[in-house]
Amino acid sequence: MPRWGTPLSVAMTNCGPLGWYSDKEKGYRYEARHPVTGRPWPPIPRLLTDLWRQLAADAAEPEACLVNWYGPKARMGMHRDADEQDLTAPVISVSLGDDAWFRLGGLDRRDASRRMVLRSGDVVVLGGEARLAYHGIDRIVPGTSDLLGASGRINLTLRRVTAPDRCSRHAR
Ligand code: MD6
Ligand code: FE
Repeated sequence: MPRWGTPLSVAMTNCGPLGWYSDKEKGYRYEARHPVTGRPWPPIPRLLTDLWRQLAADAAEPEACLVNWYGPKARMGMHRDADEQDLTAPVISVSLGDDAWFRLGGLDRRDASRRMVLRSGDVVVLGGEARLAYHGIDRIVPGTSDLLGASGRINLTLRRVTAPDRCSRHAR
């Protein structure tokens, strides 16, 4: 966590040209290299870039795929995905493994929120008016999937980070 350095309960890594990263000193940001190995993140698998193309046809290609791993007790507080320059592209996530209680609110932190269950294979698109909606994970429900071979959940989030190059976009 920025400022305090308290660990997040979710373990993270990335693929793609940019990876989401956070530490005490510099806070939330995107980095082109793994903070420990100094190596570039591995490429985003084709299956995921194809999914992006199907669901975000007008957006530039995704640059970041954050891989979140939740153990049985992990959760994620209400937040907005707002560290990206391109807010016209959606954020698309794929859930794998145990069910999770996903909470979706509005554009203001105080807005009412709804809870829904994300099951393995569910895809969430936060785009358009919902691009900056608050959301979080209240809890996961251990033992509801055997996909991962152990209890836990993986959520993959695909994002466009930098502003798209207008010329190449229209030329495509
Ligand atoms: C999660 N998801 O499902 C957390 N963000 O574990 C997110 O924070 C999220 O599912 C933006 C768009 C879709 C998401
Ligand atoms: Fe998010």
